[in-house]
Amino acid sequence: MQNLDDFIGSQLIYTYDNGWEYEIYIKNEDTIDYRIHSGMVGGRWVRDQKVDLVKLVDGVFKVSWTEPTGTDVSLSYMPNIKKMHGIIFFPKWVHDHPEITVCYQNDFIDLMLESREKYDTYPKYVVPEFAEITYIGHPGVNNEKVVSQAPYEGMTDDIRSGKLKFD
Ligand code: FER
Repeated sequence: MQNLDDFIGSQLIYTYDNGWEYEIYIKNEDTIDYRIHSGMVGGRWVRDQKVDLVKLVDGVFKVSWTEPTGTDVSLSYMPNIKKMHGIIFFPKWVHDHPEITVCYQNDFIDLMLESREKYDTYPKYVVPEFAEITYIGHPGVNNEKVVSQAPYEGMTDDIRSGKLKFD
């Protein structure tokens, strides 16, 4: 992978050094879908999140956005060496009440917007971590099948083994 066109349309699974397992689908040049398989907000999944996506240098891609929850995320992927680095800036309320955000967020946008006003923002809980990329697939651009069901125990093994496929 060299250029943005190689990265767009790919699906990646990775495990942060703190043990949290995440999956991202780079749906198109400014949109992602994702599932959180384990960690503080394991079980959360989101479709059609708008992001800023850039190529930093050949083979290195940065994806950044702010969530309806108020969480800010910036992720740098180095697929050729199967590594990434992510930094997540959680508002205090997500750290205090992670369960509120564990859902198919698209059906609960109003609850996220209400919660971020109702509860505390500061001090933020900042999580900077490297991760090991354990899967890279290429289901193509704007494929609605990739992230179309909730995460379940064993799902990432099913994707890695080819039992669940999307292309
Ligand atoms: C990631 C880290 C954080 C990621 C998504 C998030 C898709 C989103 C966090 C949140 O909204 O709580 O690597 O990848």
